[in-house]
Amino acid sequence: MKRLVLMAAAATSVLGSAGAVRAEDGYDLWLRYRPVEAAQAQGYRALATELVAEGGSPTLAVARAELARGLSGLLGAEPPATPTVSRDGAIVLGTPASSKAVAGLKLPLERLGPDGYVIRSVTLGGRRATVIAANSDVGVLYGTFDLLRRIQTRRPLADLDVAEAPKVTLRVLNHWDNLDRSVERGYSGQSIWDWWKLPDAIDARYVDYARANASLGINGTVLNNVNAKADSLTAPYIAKAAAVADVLRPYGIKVYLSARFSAPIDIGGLKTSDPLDPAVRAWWKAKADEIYRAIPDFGGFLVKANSEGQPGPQDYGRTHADGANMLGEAVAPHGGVVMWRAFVYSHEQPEDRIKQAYNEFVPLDGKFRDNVIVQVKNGPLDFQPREPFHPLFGATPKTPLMMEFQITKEYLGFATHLVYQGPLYEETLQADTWRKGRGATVAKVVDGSVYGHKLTGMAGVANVGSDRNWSGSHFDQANWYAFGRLAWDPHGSSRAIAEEWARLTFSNDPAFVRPVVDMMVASRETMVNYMTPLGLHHIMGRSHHYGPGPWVAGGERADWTSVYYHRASPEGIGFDRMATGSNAVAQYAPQAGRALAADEKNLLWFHRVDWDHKVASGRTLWDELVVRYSQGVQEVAAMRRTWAAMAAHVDPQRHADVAAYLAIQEKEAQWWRDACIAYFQQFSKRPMPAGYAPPPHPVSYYEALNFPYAPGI
Ligand code: GCW
Repeated sequence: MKRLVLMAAAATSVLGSAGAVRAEDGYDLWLRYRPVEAAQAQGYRALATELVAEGGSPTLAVARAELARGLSGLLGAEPPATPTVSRDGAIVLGTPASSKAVAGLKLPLERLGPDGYVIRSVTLGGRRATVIAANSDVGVLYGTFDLLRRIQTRRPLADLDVAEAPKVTLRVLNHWDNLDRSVERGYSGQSIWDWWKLPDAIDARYVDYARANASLGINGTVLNNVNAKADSLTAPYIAKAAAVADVLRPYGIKVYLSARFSAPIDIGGLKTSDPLDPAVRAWWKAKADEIYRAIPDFGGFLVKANSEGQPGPQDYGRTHADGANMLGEAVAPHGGVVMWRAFVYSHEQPEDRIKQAYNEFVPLDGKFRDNVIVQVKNGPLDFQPREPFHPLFGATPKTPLMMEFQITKEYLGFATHLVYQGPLYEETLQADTWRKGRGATVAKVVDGSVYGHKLTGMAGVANVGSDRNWSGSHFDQANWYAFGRLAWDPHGSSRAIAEEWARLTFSNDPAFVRPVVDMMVASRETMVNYMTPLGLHHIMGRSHHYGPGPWVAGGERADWTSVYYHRASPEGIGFDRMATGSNAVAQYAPQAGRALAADEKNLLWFHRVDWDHKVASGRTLWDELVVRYSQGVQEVAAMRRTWAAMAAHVDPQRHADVAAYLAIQEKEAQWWRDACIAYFQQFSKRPMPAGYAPPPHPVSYYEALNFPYAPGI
């Protein structure tokens, strides 16, 4: 395995010298380490004359290897490793425990916690050096990636005084990966976990996956789908998970498993999985002990219970707290945690679906063990192009909540639409909950500061698969990247993150960076325009969620249909969630509810209005819908032009890949526009506004399209 990695690195540097625009396939992600332009390389070289890394832990070895690999790629040669600083320009890395040089510097590490680091320009024995220091080895690794990122983005290395620490403790990917290697809502090939060949065969990709995550500070990964099979808790699968854990461990990444609540019945031979039954509790304790024997640093369990048909404590008349606490008790002796999902709703309830999680969990506040954290999706429905923030954020002072974002783009055009989700994440994180007064943003709930919680977390539903480019498209790598950076600092700026990513992944040339970052930042609103403008939501195709489906009605459950959400009729459109309707708005603090309901972006989420309702532009609602849908399509056309003009800055392969997907996106944006306008016009019975072309087909044409082989189901 090691040899494979080294061979790959060697191949990279040989080819790397062949020219900046050689073909790339995206495998290297943001860790490309391509040569710095000669004029600048000289200056960096003077500050990287030798590597001084004392201490022999696997994590320090990995940090040293990454630095060597990065510097040799970027600067053309690997600086020699020396035991002590012997000349100006050394890079010194370590912890006070691993390195005498670091210990001697007495750096202010106290407030940086286990994962923080400093990077400083210092003098050691009369020599100028750059030190990367932390309290723990993994902090050093994070600092190493930071230093490399500075060179990759051409920032100065002189006079550094950096102190960084993550604001969130659990920074976790959730893989919705099945044991047969299919991926629920996955658009980037098969699962990267080759369960069949584990534990004996270790794919070299696992190492690169670990490097990529560690470079962002991601420190946990849930290996299997929340729609879980109990098999993942059997001895053979524990051994497989342990083999993965062994690969990820040096990179500071813990392994977690999704636990199926009925496992005591499914694989334990018990008659019940009632969380208050002593035999069930004993089974889970023994199971946890067994897992920890194989994986001593196992992170814990993620659970989807009593949601969309999954078993759970309510099957026995118990609460979510009873269920979570039972599992919490099982992992507590080993320091594990339970991440219990709040994505629960039941179609037996007549209540507005988006209100149900709040109704379920608020009364349980204060009833969870201290190693349980409740995992809440960003919005109360389901990862839509736009949703107001979930009203649970801020509403449970005694219960820590972790954020769940979706990185994979189930509702956002799959892998073939260029949609940078940074602005979506930021919009949610920066929303003011108005709990405990103004400024209690979702980010501050998530980082624990509003209520003083120590257990904090952010989860991202992974978009990583077996595709050569990992994420299904080159630009979808940016969503993985943005998630990781925001999990580290939920107060970060999505634009700054996009710029950093674009520089790392493509080019530092401002002629590339500026237009491409603008395009990325605007892409989310563009998608909202051509899919669900003005607060529309959940109007996509049934079950696979591909393409428009505003006509979806009937079937198993009303809250899986589109008509349940848009409620279009000759009288108007939209879901009344004000006091006159479901009153979902009352689940927010009054100021927050007022702000959300007054924002035109959420118009049809909160209000039912008639077709002639005047919107801010002065147009009628109907005209505005047509304008927004059309604008979305035009904006994608503009994205294509922007990208076409970037050809000189990007290697031909990646340029062509992106261009091909943008063409798909434009076609599908047009389809969304035409289908939705044709559908809604049946109710509005209003003409197209002047200058806007009618849909080329009647609505029946769009309704008849079907896609039995859409990916991700
Ligand atoms: O978004 C919906 C998806 C389901 C998913 C569910 C969940 C894992 O359509 O595929 O199941 O949410 O988050 O549990």
